[in-house]
Amino acid sequence: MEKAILVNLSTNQKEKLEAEESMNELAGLALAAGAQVVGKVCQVRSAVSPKLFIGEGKVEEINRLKDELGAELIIFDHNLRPSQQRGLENALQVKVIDRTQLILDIFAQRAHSNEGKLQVELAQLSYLLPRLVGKGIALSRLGGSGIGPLRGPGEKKLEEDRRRIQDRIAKIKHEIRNVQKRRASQRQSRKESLIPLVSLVGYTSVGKSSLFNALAQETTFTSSQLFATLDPLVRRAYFSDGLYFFLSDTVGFIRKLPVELITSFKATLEEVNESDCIIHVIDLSAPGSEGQAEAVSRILSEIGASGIPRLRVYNKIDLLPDKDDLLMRNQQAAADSIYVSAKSGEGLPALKTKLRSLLYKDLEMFEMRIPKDRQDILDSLPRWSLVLKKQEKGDYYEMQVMANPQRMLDYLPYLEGGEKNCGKKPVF
Ligand SMILES: Nc1nc2c(ncn2[C@@H]2O[C@H](COP(=O)(O)OP(=O)(O)OP(=O)(O)O)[C@@H](O)[C@H]2O)c(=O)[nH]1
Ligand SMILES: [Mg+2]
Repeated sequence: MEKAILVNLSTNQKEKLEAEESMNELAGLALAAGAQVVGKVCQVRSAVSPKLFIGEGKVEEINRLKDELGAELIIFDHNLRPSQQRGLENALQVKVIDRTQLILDIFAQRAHSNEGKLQVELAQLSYLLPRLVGKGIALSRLGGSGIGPLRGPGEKKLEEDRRRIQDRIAKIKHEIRNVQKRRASQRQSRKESLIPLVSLVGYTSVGKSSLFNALAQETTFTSSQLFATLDPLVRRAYFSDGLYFFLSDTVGFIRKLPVELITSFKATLEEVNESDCIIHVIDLSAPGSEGQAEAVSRILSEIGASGIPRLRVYNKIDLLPDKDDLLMRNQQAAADSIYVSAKSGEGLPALKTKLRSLLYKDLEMFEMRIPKDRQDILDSLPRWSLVLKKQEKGDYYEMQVMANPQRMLDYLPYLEGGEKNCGKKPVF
């Protein structure tokens, strides 16, 4: 494990107040990237130094601390300008990385799907391009990670490298466009089927994948590491009567999410943007969960998703002493906050009931008998209703569908008992 020292700079009161939380988060990120945090250094200064970001005295202090602790890596809790990063590396003679690169490293380690890998590589290259100075340290980062041993310096000329990277960027963008087209057509067919799409979003590690597993009865990778999920996943999640919806697990958010990543993960975020409902998962047991929730809300409005109905789901209540009081609040029908534990399953029935009424509030259940020779009706039905069951019975099909009662008016002769028999709300 590489030993790392973390550095934070506050230039105003607000930053000073947030410094501790931000540094704790940075420590979590460093750990997730495979580094061991051996020291933390904070500075309060009226302004950022253009040359070395922090003051020269502070650089000296870090230099001494680095030798004392045997640190091989300095991680800044900010975004450094390329020249500042170079200046710091020269002064300290060890690798210096910033928050963006740290997050890029984690993403690079976590990306599994073809698309995820492409997106991370694109983000890394976009980050690297302005930092290319023909120097060994900068060049060695190409395609690799900031954490871990330095790769041998590239011998090629700077111009050549730049062109190579630009070519690669163009190629990746092209490939990503193809992937996005495929994704868009998948989305289109989902849309036509009337089945709603629900996206789980939230800060990293709040338990999105755990909820995904609990709701969709699927197993995706969950881990206490940050950013365990990068690739968006869509699965069916069923209510107990066979009715279902699509559920999407998405990449976790974080404060100061690097802009390179937001651009690259636009495809993932589009999934969120086109959903019928957003489940905003919040880890109620985490210190600073309100700040995390605010950051997520901010990112959601940045990507234009503010208009989508949203449910706030407070997770991990099993870790809290007032769990039972919180569960009681789920009884309030009007609430748009639900308290759950993905781990113990408590609160999940309330969440499902809520989702059910939210997603299918305009639809009711009908039983129909449709003669086999009415192919026109059989063809059109799936376009405006949800077909839950279709069974052959002699000259008929017996069908169970969910539909808007208004639309059903044209089909009264084909209804079996109508609402009286089958409109009963299912119990979960
Ligand atoms: N005690 C408790 N732990 C939970 C609960 N839900 C999730 N966890 C734990 O929290 C950690 C993160 O869970 P994930 O489901 O991977 O979180 P995520 O939001 O998908 O995280 P990323 O994909 O990394 O953004 C794991 O160690 C889970 O076991 C819960 O209800 N209670
Ligand atoms: Mg996850």
